[in-house]
Amino acid sequence: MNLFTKQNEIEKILRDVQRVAEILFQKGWSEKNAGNISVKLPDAIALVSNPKVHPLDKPFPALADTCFYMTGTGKRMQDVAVSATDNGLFIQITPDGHGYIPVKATDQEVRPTSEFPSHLGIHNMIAERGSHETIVMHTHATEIIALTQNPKIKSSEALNKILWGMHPETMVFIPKGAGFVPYILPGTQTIADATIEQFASHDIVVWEKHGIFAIGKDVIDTFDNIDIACKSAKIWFACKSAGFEPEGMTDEQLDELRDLVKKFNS
Ligand code: 2HA
Ligand code: ZN
Repeated sequence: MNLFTKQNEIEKILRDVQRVAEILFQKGWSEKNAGNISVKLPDAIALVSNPKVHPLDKPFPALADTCFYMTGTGKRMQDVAVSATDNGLFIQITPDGHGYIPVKATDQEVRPTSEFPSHLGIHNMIAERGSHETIVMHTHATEIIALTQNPKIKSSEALNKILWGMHPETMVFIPKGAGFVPYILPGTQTIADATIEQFASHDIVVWEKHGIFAIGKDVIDTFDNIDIACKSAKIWFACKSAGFEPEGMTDEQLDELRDLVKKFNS
């Protein structure tokens, strides 16, 4: 039985989730159950009467009636790559935004990702500001995490100097740069709130000693932003490993790139 009227569109999204889950695993960024993906779906599910409503710790009226796919807690990306539906679930937010209804695609019991507060909170921020991103993705991108182990790289400014300075395309595709969230216990509302605050003015958000969050309009594009940031980090480490300090880009070169991005987007 089809859950959605836009079933073909949803199936394409789930195929993209599977494709990216495989890449995240092959990159070595999703050991065991690491990482999670959620997608705001372009359709709602016709709910049965008396559905089981789970209360939300924080209400999200801007997400009322919205339906999401998300990977399940404890699920492996390498298994999501094989079946997004067996290793994830659909949820629908209630009309008042105070709860959610899990909708089973299979017989298995799957609970939402352990980073549920961050995922829903970010989707809520996107809905409130009226932008069009539908994907939230979190992964343990090795070189990005390694950067945050450096006592000198503990701010958005320090992080972006490296990310933008290693390759011109990083400024082109991540012009608002990375927001930095100092270490906070994962899975909490506190880390969710800090992440949402950073997304207000940045394209991606880095969690100290943990990983990265990206948002985007499709699954592949969202992965690309993480990949681009990680490429810069890799170049930085390659220079350091070769025994020299990377030069980075001058302020003039970065300004020139910023102007190019503005022209591109106008
Ligand atoms: O899903 O990555 O941050 C496991 C995690 C928690
Ligand atoms: Zn994580």
